[in-house]
Amino acid sequence: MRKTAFITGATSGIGKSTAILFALNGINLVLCGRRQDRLDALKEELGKEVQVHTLNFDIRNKESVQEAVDSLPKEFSQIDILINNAGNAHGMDTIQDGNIDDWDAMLDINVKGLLYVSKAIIPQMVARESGHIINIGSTAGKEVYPKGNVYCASKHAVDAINQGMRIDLNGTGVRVGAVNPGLVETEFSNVRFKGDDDRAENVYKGFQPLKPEDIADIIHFVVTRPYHVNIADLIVMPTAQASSTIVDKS
Ligand code: NDP
Ligand code: 8X3
Repeated sequence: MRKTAFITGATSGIGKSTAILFALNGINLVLCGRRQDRLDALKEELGKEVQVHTLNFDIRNKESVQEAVDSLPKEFSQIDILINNAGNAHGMDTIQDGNIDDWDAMLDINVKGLLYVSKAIIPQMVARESGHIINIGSTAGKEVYPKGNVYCASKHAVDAINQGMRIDLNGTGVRVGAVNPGLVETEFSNVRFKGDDDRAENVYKGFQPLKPEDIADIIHFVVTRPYHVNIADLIVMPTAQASSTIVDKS
């Protein structure tokens, strides 16, 4: 029987590439995001390969999250794989110059949103004694870089939540693991720099960044291991990157 994956942040970047690869490998999809046009386009394209259902909600709103999960038609209501991917950086400032609305956005989306979705889906996995949760963290969840303060805090929180989930779900049959990418060229920096596309492009100039497809490939590898194998925590960087601040652009 085909598995069903629930992917947050499926309208762009890592989430979208994961949706495409899962579809090619026969995994049915529940695709989430706020941009309906992109959800519709993905449903149209990937619906040729697998069954696709789309959910439009803002992950910051816990009622919307629960309503969206509750609204799933029967054929999509059993979630085998949860990819907690939706998230972004908002701004890049010193702590003394930081924008409080940016801080709220990062903590509400990257941390609380991930928790809301997990809370809505974990009980059915526990009841079935099976399921696989992949939390998309970041190298920013393993180290802190200048002007990364609150984004790094949000991803350190994801790291802690990933560990906490694995501890608490131990013995339930539900697998939990994190994939922590370094620099991946997506819309991430366009969002971080609020539409300043030149500044965003500059982040990935002078070296070969990861592509979202690279991370999708790893996520697919993680979810296709035999049941007794749980990849708990994975860091992946471009070859040119050694840490958040050391990137070979020579
Ligand atoms: P993108 O900006 O390309 O994608 C972000 C996705 O998150 C979009 O699909 C967006 O959908 C969704 N999203 C953002 N805010 C909300 C919200 N409030 N409610 C619902 N969905 C939301 O970035 P990436 O693909 O790069 O990022 C995906 C994940 O990977 C994030 O968690 C990010 O922190 C992490 N990451 C990225 C790295 C990188 O270098 N790119 C490196 C390490 C980790 P929509 O706007 O339609 O709602
Ligand atoms: C995204 C990686 O280094 O741009 O999580 O913050 S970085």
